[in-house]
Amino acid sequence: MKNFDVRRGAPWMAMALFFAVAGCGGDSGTNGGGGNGDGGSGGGGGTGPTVTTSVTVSNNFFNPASIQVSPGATVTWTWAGGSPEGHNVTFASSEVSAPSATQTTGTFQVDMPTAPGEYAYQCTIHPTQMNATVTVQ
Ligand SMILES: [Cu+2]
Repeated sequence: MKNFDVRRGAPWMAMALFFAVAGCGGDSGTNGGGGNGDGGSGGGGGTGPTVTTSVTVSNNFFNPASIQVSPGATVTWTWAGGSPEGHNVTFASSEVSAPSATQTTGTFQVDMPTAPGEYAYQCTIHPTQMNATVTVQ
């Protein structure tokens, strides 16, 4: 009697597991769709430069890449480190500032012009990835 019961039970266990896994998959798919919708709404409000005078020089990107400051404000870049080749801050117009050194740590400060406008800068080591702007307004 005992052996017979065990053999009957095994296929039922396998079927139950199969349906449990399939059910979980369907649930997580539905939840994922809802999450994506919320993310889209949040991203829509995030356009335009960030009002700040602090920029982090990260591994191959400036964060935030676009900032907005008052006329004549002092902007501070802080190197987050991590890349041994280093990064620099080089404005397109040498009238804004002389370039920073190529460095891996530390900070760099620039007194922005008082004339409103969008001042572009980059890291000349990674010019295609590290492009950013300071908007004076
Ligand atoms: Cu760089």
